[in-house]
Amino acid sequence: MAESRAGSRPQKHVDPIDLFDVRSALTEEERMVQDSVARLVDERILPVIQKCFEEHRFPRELVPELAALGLLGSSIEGYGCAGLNGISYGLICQQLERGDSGIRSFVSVQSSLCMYPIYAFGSEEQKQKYLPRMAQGELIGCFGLTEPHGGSDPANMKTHAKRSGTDWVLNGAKMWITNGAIADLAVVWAMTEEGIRGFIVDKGMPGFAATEIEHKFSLRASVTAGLFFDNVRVPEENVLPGVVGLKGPLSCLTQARYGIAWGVIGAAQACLSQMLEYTRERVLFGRTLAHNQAIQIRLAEMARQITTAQLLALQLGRLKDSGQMTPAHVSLAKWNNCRMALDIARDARDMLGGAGISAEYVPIRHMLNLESVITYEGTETIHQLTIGRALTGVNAF
Ligand code: TGC
Ligand code: FAD
Repeated sequence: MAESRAGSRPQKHVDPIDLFDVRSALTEEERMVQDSVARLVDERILPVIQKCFEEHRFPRELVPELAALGLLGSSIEGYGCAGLNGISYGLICQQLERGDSGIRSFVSVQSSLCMYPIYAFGSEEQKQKYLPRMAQGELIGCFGLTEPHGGSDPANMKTHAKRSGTDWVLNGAKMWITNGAIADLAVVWAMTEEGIRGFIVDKGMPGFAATEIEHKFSLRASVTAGLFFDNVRVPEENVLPGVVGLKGPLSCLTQARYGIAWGVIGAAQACLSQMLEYTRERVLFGRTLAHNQAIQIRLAEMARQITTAQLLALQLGRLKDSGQMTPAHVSLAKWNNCRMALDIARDARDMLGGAGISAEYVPIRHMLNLESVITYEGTETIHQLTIGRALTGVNAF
């Protein structure tokens, strides 16, 4: 009797990383997006990503494939972009981050932080000049908001631009900029006499330099850089005409944070998948790890957290697609889902024992990446205080 109680029981087939069948709530087009990106991740990203991470190298050779699938600027209508809805963008981020947060970062920055501001705030000439080539992956973009003295409070930026004839003269520095050292253009936010403005700084403009940040233990398959502006002359035609003030960059962050709220679920799913496999095979004390109640509870906890994050992301996507999403919705989802993914990656790392520190298993790579993801696009504290402000009406920043 005891044997059969402890033995495996046949179960109705469920997808362990989609217990509430969120896939069934997707449209056919959304499922096609999910499947095509999943294939790219399985066939092209997973085979190379561990080595890239170890070598501290962004797999730039994959950019044309990301572009060919329409993943760059996927939410933009026209200009050679796919014009997909918000849920599809979320699914793209989720599948890419199942591969690696660094690849999702590349797409987030290109799409939400560089193409989006040009699309939302740019002139028609700027859109025509940059968006089609960015969608093709021919031009790579980056987004410069954070400065060395403190990223959480961008209103206090020191980078500034002054009018000089028909040009602007830009001075200052930006720090921790994804794609910075490989970018062909940077959307840079700078203080002016009129308030914060967005400048498109092209690679090669005299006085503009980008230096890669080395020795990172996180997002090693992504390029991160410092940007430096020493009397860079930026012509008026490179200034984004459609926005003045902090709401310009913060609107871009809303788009990118939305993608992260979906993306990190993929990292957590990758960890759970590997733990299900590992605990079925690892034998300790005469039985597989999966036979221990303590292990099952930890796996169940992972599934519970992933499921709630998936449902939160799905509803967030519906709010976005119906035009009802607010920054507070995005803050709550970014906070919840990053915390969920980081906790799962750390717990999976522990369940692997010593093997958990090896790059041959995915949790430690995801765990290290997620330390960045929970920090960038607003730290956990910033999102908590944003929710606190929405609840109380009191600004605690
Ligand atoms: P606050 O007074 O709240 O707002 C100023 C103006 O902006 C509007 N606004 C927003 N608009 C759109 N989306 C949002 N999320 C918005 N939040 C605020 C607001 O309505 C207001 O507009 P107006 O017209 O009244 O002027 O500004 P604050 O100075 O109190 O700051 C608030 C705070 C702390 C939440 C904000 O500064 C913040 O979010 N700080 C965190 C900074 C951050 O997240 N940086 C990320 C840099 S980029 C990055 O990390 C990329 S990583 C990419 C990757 O690799 O994937
Ligand atoms: P700080 O703002 O100095 O914060 C330090 C600590 O203080 C944090 O724990 C924070 O939560 C806490 N804190 C801040 N304010 C308060 C408060 N009021 N109350 C309590 N605690 C508080 N930026 C870009 O512009 N573009 C990019 O492409 C980009 N890519 C990035 C890629 C990577 C790998 C990383 C690590 C960062 C990237 N960033 C980018 C920067 C990122 O957005 C910032 O690191 C982040 O916003 C935090 O800023 P900071 O590092 O200056 O920390």
